[in-house]
Amino acid sequence: MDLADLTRDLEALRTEALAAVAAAPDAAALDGIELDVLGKKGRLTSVLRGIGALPAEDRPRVGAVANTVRAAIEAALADRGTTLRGSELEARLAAEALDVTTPGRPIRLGTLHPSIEAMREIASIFEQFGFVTHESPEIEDDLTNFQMLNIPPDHPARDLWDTLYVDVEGRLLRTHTSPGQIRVMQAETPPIRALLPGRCFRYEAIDASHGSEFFQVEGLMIDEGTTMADLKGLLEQFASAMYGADKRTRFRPGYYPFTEPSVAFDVECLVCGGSGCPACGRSGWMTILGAGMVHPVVLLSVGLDPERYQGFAFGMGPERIKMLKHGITDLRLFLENDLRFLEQFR
Ligand code: 2NL
Repeated sequence: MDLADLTRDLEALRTEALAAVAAAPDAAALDGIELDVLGKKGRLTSVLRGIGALPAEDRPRVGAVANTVRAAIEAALADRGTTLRGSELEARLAAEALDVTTPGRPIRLGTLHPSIEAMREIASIFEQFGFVTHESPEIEDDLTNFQMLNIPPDHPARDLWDTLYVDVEGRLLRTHTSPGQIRVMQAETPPIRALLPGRCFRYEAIDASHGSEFFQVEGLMIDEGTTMADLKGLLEQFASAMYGADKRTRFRPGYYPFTEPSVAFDVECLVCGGSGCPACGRSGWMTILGAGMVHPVVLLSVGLDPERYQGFAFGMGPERIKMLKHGITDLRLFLENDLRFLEQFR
């Protein structure tokens, strides 16, 4: 082993290593070459082991050649490393790319239940006339649900077969939203224009037009000099907003214990226009709500002087309002949550 042999071996190692670096497919292969050629137990070290056999003056020359070979291989490794890491990143970016222009999956939006929607439609009409919507408890006491509304203890509505009583003495599920109106009159001073939508409960045989749970929307207006003409004008505005300005309406006598006089408010049949058909029982009219002038006894029960204050009240079933509008004939559809029905209101 002389200087020429060692120099040739080093040049051969350089050539071989540079070829391997150029052919390396990825960064891991480069790491392998680095370990194999430049590592502590690598091939460069083992070539240099022959240096001990050389004369002292030749050793620095071999050292200089070895340094240029090492530098050349290191530079090649670094250079190829940059290239490979760059293309590996590009490959990953291409493989993991998100197409932000792909249309999203549509989110299925729910809608309001038709009963709730009907209550909101009714409320938005009366709100235009200054009525303020209130909420009131579903569990009531006998006094507020019945007695203050001029429904005495022997009244048939208080029968066990009509009212759902709660397991607490004197408590029941409200049978109408009227006790909410009592609470409004107790809390405020006239002028009052209140709207009370809400869930009500009655113990009844369930059929096409009756359920044990139902919604009601009630309105109440109390002021000095309020008359039945105010009630009639307001309800006519309501009917024309809900069913169309061309629809004829009528008042006819009715009965409620908490109003006097009491009326039923009818709109011309929305199916036949008034000529008479099965939908309106051949009368040409459809009853949409009940109303009347607040009974003086009711005013007195909340401490209002009937000589000074008068008022009217009305109550309607939101489902009935919607049934008439859409020609629906079975009230149970509003309670069954059958999507085939509900989706028609989307
Ligand atoms: C109907 C009829 C009605 C009332 C509700 C009422 C409330 C108070 C005083 C007087 Cl605090 N009246 N409410 C009056 C007349 C009729 O409802 O058929 N509802 C579904």
